[in-house]
Formats: sequence, C-alpha cells, structure tokens
Amino acid sequence: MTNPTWWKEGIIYQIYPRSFQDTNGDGIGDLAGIAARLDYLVWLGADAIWISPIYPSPMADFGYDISDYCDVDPLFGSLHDFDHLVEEAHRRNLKVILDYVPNHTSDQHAWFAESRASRSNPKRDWYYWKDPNPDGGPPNNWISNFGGSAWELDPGTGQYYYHAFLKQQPDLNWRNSEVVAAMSDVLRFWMRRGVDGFRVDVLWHLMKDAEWRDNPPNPAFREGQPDIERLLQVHSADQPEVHGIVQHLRRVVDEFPDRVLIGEIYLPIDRLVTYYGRDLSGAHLPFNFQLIQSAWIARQLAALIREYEAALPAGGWPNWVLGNHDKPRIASRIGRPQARVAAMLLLTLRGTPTLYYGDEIGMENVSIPADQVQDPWEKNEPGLGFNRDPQRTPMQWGDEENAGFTIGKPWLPLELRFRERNVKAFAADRNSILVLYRRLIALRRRHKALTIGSYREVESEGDVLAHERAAGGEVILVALNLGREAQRLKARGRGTGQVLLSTLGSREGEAIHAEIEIGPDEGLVIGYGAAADAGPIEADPPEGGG
Ligand code: TEU
Ligand code: CA
Repeated sequence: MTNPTWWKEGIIYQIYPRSFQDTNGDGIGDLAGIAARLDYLVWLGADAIWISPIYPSPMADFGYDISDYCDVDPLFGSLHDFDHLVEEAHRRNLKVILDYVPNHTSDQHAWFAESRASRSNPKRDWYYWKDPNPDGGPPNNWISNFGGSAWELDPGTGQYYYHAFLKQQPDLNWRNSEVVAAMSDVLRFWMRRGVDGFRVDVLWHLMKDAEWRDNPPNPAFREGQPDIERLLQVHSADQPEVHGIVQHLRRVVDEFPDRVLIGEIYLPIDRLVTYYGRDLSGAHLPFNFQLIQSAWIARQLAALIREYEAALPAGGWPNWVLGNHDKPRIASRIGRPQARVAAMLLLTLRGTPTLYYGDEIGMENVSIPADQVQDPWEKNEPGLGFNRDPQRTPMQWGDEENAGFTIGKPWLPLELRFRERNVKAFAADRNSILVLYRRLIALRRRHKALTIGSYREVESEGDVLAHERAAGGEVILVALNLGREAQRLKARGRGTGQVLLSTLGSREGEAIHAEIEIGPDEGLVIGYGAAADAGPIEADPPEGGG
C-alpha cells in the first residue's frame, strides 16, 4: 500500500471531554482529567485521541457553540493545561486531534456581536443576514437541525440571521473571504501548538444555495421523525461549492507536516466519497457512519461494505465508525453479545477505526429523568427519542463513588450498574469486552494484513458476515455470526488455519480446516500462512502506543 501513515494504520479514540475524567470536583470532565488517563489509552492501544470541543462556550450545545476559537473554556482548564496535555500525549506517541467547528459560532462570539450591531458593520457579511419575507416571515422555509425555523429575527436591525442548528449558533458566511482567512488562522493557531489534525464539524453544511431557494418537501416524512426531515436538504447542504472550501482547508492543514483532516459528513455513500476531493485534494477521512446507520443484519452490512469499498476513489483511504456523541450506544442498539462482534468487525475492516469512549467497556444508553435533561435538541423536540444525553454519560473507571469520574455531582447520571461494569473490573477479567478490545487492537497492530492489507468479501449466507484481509504472506479470515444460532462457513483453499482470537475467548489455537463452525454471537479471526505463525493473541498482550 502506498504511503502508510499514522492516521491510516492507527486507531482514533473519541473523548467527550465533559464525561471522561473530572479533576476539580465540579462534576464535569476537564483537560487535566484527560492527561491523567493517557496511560489507560496507551494500555488499550489507541494511537490518537479526538477531543470534542474544549473552547470557550456558553455551552448551549455543549461546546459546539464557540465564543472564542483560540482559547480553552475555564471549565476544561487553560491553554497551559492544553499544552501540557499535548506534551504528555506526544511523549506517549499519542496524536491529538481537535474538533473544528467552522459552520457556526456562538451568538456570544465577538464576531457575531459586531455583525448584529448594525447593517453597516464591517462584519455584517460574516454571517447570513436577510430581509424578512414580504409577509414579515422568515426569508425561506429552511428548518433547523434541532427543530423549528432556521431563521431568527434580530429586532435591533430588522433582519433575520440563519442558523442550521440552535439560534445560539449563527452560521458563518464561508463565501466571505475574511471569514475564510480568519478561520484558516484558527487551524494554524492549533497546529502551531502541536495539534495533529482536526475533525471538522458538519463539513457538508459549509455552503448554502447562493439563491436561498426553498427546500422541497420530503415525501417520506412521517410524524415522530425530527422536524428537519420534513424537507429534503437540497439547497441547504452538500452544495457543489463546498468542495472549494474543503480543498482550501486541506491546503491549510498541509502547510504543516503529517496532519490529518477528518470530515463529519452524514450523506449517502455516493455523496460521501466526493469529499475525498478530486485527486484526493479534500478530506483525508470523510467519516463513514454506515455502521451506525445500518440495521445489524449480516446481508445488509455485507452490501454496504461492498458498496463503500467500490465507491472509494483510487487511493482514498477508508474509515469506519461505530458510535459517537450524537448516536445511541452500540451496546444498546444491538445488545451486549453482538457489541463484541461489532468490535471485531470495526477492528478488522479495511480502514481507520474510530472508537467512541466507553464503547470499549460496553457502556449503554443511560436513561435520563426528565428533570435532568441537558441536550438542547431534546429540549426543543421533547419525547421523540432524540435525546443525546444517554450516550454522553460519565466514563466508568472503577467501583468507587461515581465510578471514579468525579468526587462532585456528575453533570449526567452514571450507568446504574457501573460497580460491575468499569475499567478496573474489566481489565482484570480476561473475558470482558474491554480485554477483547485490547486484544483486537493488539492483533490489528501485529498484522500488516489487518492494518494496511487488502480487503476481500468472503461469500456467506444468512447471519454470517465474513471477509478476508491479506498482506505479504499473511492471510486473515474474519468470520462473524450476527445471529443466535450456530452457523457454518466454507473455508476451503487456504490450507489449515488457526484461530487467533474469538469474541467468546474460548477457541484460540484451534485448527481450522475446510469448514468453520461459528457459535451463536461468535466472531472469529483466523490466521493462515505467516499470519498463523505468530499464534493466538494473548489475553494480556504487550502495551500498544505506537
Ligand atoms: O452534529 C451534526 C449533526 O448533523 C447531528 O447532530 C445530526 O443532526 C444527526 O446526527 C444527523 O443524523 C455535529 C455535532 O457532532 C453535534 O454534537 C452538534 O450538536 C452539531 O454538529 C452542531 O454543531
Ligand atoms: Ca472539572
């Protein structure tokens, strides 16, 4: 494979900073907390951490509403704490990826204060201001991602401003060259401080229709879906002009060596892959959320993996995501036994895996009492199941009070069973999901076939999902059973294989001949040729860390 680099071979671990580790007892995680847990991430085998926003923010959308792009919110610490974190991470060979939120600022950002001050303010055009419709209503029919009109009337100047998310998150005008310049300097500011790359928030939203045409109705809309689904987002996102901006961001990132540009993009596969850009001049990794969005059905997953692999541009590096702070926890979505199978899939597919904090201990959605709801989306569109708090609860480190997350009152409640389900207990249990994750990561690191090898779908039926990875003399067969009944898979033509790892932890070392029996909810990694020589991966593999 051409030009392997850390963001191709490595594993990205997403940290939601409010919920990882609190060090000052305010019930909210902080940068010092992340620094204190870096050794855990090395032990697990992570190569990079992506930290959700840490910048000064009124926290209307928990940091995705930024009032200063070049500082740290006191809740999380200081620039000094940040520099310390980067230094400690780099000392351990961990890369640091920041969240970059270019689509909108907070309405408390100084830029917006100026912009709204008067129609003639030099920064007026930094945001999208439009006159009311002749009837006084909003300029077009666009809907906010969090429900209701995407337009807010500013009484002071008599115009509406556009916000794709909360009204506290006015959209920046990326057609304005001063905005482009100012936001480019933000990237440089953090890269100079040693940041290794960025996850770009809602990258496909950065350009809107130049004529602000109404979006057409969505004929498939049903009550109970998010308000935004009433319309097809034909004119409000994924505009052809966005690729010029993506390319520009990439050029800025390329001013510094070995940095990565990741894009958050919720689009169908054929649209998603356009974000690699012509001749790969766009994002290195347009986030691939197919595993999050698909039902957990073997045939459906096989089809989408096939479609994704086929759609990738030449040289475009794939990536896979199982969970994030916006989506229900994988263990709740597909059940605890299948969460182990999912881990094996995530860590054996071709492409960079992104792992959401807590998924490695099988954290589940935590139900949030109505009076403790934090998520603004839930507050805007209550009771329909859109609350994102359940997947943002504190990390479960141990069996002590508040699972070792805080000595104060946690900002969200902990999972009820944290006393059994936590890092400390699971690290000591060789059959835990945590040890499985650690072994999978170690296995992946050990075999070129898994990190940078070729991918081939293996023909299978029913609940079986199977694929083969190969590099040099190594051949690795991954056979997953997504169902509750034992299955068989033909495995002729590869010689005798050896089970390197089972999600059930029971069959390592077993010889595999012409046919494989896969138990209920079982996943197997089978090595052939040079891949078998190394033998099964131990329950306590040597530490990762690059
Ligand atoms: O999320 C964008 C986003 O589009 C999702 O919340 C979305 O509405 C849904 O998941 C698509 O299916 C990003 C951040 O990840 C999220 O936390 C922020 O609230 C949002 O942008 C605004 O910045
Ligand atoms: Ca704190």
